[in-house]
Amino acid sequence: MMRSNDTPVTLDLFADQAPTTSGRIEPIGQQSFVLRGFALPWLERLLPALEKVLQAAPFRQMVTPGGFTMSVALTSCGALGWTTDRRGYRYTAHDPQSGQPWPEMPGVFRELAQAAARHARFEGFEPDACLINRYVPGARMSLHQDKDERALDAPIVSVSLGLPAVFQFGGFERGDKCQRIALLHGDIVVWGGVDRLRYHGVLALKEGLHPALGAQRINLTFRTAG
Ligand SMILES: O=C(O)CCC(=O)C(=O)O
Repeated sequence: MMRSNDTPVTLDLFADQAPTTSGRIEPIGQQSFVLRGFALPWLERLLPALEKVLQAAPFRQMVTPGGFTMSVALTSCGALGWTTDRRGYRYTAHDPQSGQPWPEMPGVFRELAQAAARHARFEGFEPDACLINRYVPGARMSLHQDKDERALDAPIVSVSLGLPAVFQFGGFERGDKCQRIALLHGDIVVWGGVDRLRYHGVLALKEGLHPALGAQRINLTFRTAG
């Protein structure tokens, strides 16, 4: 199993999800929801597929147009992958590191994203991009809007794996008040429609060791980009 340090990890797929919250759907906006534990029954298929994607397109730290190295390491799968460098943010069909097309989006990824979107009442979601974010303790993602996608009518489906994190969900201006939402292994956040362009981010990850994934959090974010 993937690990971010040398500590042996065991494959406890259901690690840390409280049985009382799993299965709950929590509205966090007019068209935004946290689906508690929704990914848990998929993990037996999802994690090996993720491992294969990471072998073909390993995590790397990217640089923002402003010259800052992101603390979150990234990679992608699907027809399009999100990248950033000194020239700007964009989607590309090829992994700039290998020159190869991004790895194909595994069927289980697509099925999970579509099932979660449907559960949040977004029909017909066809993701063509899966951005994979890896947080180690201390890594964070500052508040931003997802607006590099052409299809702003499609929702975002965001799957949390590994260590818990605090997700910030704000308004339409960077300075708007944010909700702080604890996300656990297997939780999924879906937002779209009138909420599609809301600012969001992740606070610095706390130290910890997740039984299934070790000292890291992995987030899969599905979008229709092209
Ligand atoms: O890691 C997360 O939960 C959110 C990721 C995110 O905001 C993004 O990839 O745009």
